[in-house]
Amino acid sequence: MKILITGFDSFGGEKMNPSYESVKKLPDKILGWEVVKIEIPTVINKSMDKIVNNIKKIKPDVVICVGQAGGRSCITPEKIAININDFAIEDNEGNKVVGEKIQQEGDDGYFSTLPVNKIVEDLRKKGIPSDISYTAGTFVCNDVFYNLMYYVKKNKLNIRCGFIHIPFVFEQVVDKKNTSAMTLEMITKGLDNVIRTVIQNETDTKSNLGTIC
Ligand code: PCA
Repeated sequence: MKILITGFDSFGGEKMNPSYESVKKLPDKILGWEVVKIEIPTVINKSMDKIVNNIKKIKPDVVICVGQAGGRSCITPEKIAININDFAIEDNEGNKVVGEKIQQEGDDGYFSTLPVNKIVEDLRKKGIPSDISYTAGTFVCNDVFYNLMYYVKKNKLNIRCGFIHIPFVFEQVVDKKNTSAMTLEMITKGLDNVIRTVIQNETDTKSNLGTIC
């Protein structure tokens, strides 16, 4: 069995992106599964093209995309991808898509097919802060997450997939006031744990991790 896990290159003026930095530190095998790690560009379309090429080549059973959510305090599996691009900044090739549907004939949203509740519970048990997120934003991460779910559904592929956002690492917040961060070691340990949970749980638990606004 195989898992494809992706991380992004740096964007928005940052010197690094802890998503790929942590992904590339993961072992090549977890619980007997092959772990294939790739870096994708923070660029609309090119990011998804690279994922599709790798899905065709590797034929994974699971795809997990990881991105940086600067300012978040914990590891957040995303529950839902939404059908809108509304970039607050330019991507790494100067594209700024404002207020447009990602896929004209796509659904408004797609739920992750990863066991997001169980991921959060298992991370907390290991002493790693985690919570469910109900928005992956409206930039390249949500675009990749949405297009991944859309592609798998449209092509009727038997692949479980979803998106995990991770915080800044401490080196990135040295000159940012009151901004949360984690160590790269904890993020990597967290992702290793996420993969274990996904391998061992084809369906999610029905625990109550919802929020009140
Ligand atoms: N985070 C951005 C895109 C690349 C990344 O790591 C986002 O949340 O959209």
